[in-house]
Amino acid sequence: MLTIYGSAKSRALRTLWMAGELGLEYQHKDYLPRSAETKTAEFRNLNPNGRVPVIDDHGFVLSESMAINFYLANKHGKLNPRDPKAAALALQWSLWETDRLDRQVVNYVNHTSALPPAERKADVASAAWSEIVPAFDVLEGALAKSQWLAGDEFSVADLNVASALYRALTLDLGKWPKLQAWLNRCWERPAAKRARALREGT
Ligand SMILES: N[C@@H](CCC(=O)N[C@@H](CS)C(=O)NCC(=O)O)C(=O)O
Repeated sequence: MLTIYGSAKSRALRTLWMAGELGLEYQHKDYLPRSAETKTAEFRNLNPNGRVPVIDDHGFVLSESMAINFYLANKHGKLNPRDPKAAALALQWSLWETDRLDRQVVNYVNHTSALPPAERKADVASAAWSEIVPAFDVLEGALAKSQWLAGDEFSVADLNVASALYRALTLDLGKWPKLQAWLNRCWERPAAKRARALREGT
């Protein structure tokens, strides 16, 4: 049995989306980040970092959301392109997102709207935005050349980057029309909608 640890209100959102794309059956341990469940010896044994998501696939334990999605895609023979160049591009975009956008988008949205006003820090938001703008420009340029990030169809690259941009769904992306259209294309997929409903409780 595959077990997915991590609430949809965390980066486990991307794991749940991938599991939905692949039509996998799984047990869901809906642990919130920093919750008591993630502080137990049992959980720390699975992930000494104490973070979600983590999966346990018939005894094979793996953390890091991007790695998990590559593993699941490869294991089930879907969504990671067969062509080595397209597969390398999928990895490139996933690593790029982790470096250029993952924390930046969370910081920006937290410190402009998600946190209670008293906890928002304008300098954190502005530092994040100054990194987000050039990264969005890069995505816009790539999506002007191709509908999808790696190869000619939706892949783990699109899933990993678009899922990490969940919070960007609330941003005004008018300056980046290709990015906006691609983000919508990704999030309109049935598996994406189901993952989103899990997160938003709808
Ligand atoms: N690079 C990791 C990041 C995992 C991560 O930071 N998860 C957050 C929730 S979205 C967490 O569990 N945080 C707990 C903490 O900061 O102690 C991944 O992509 O899986």
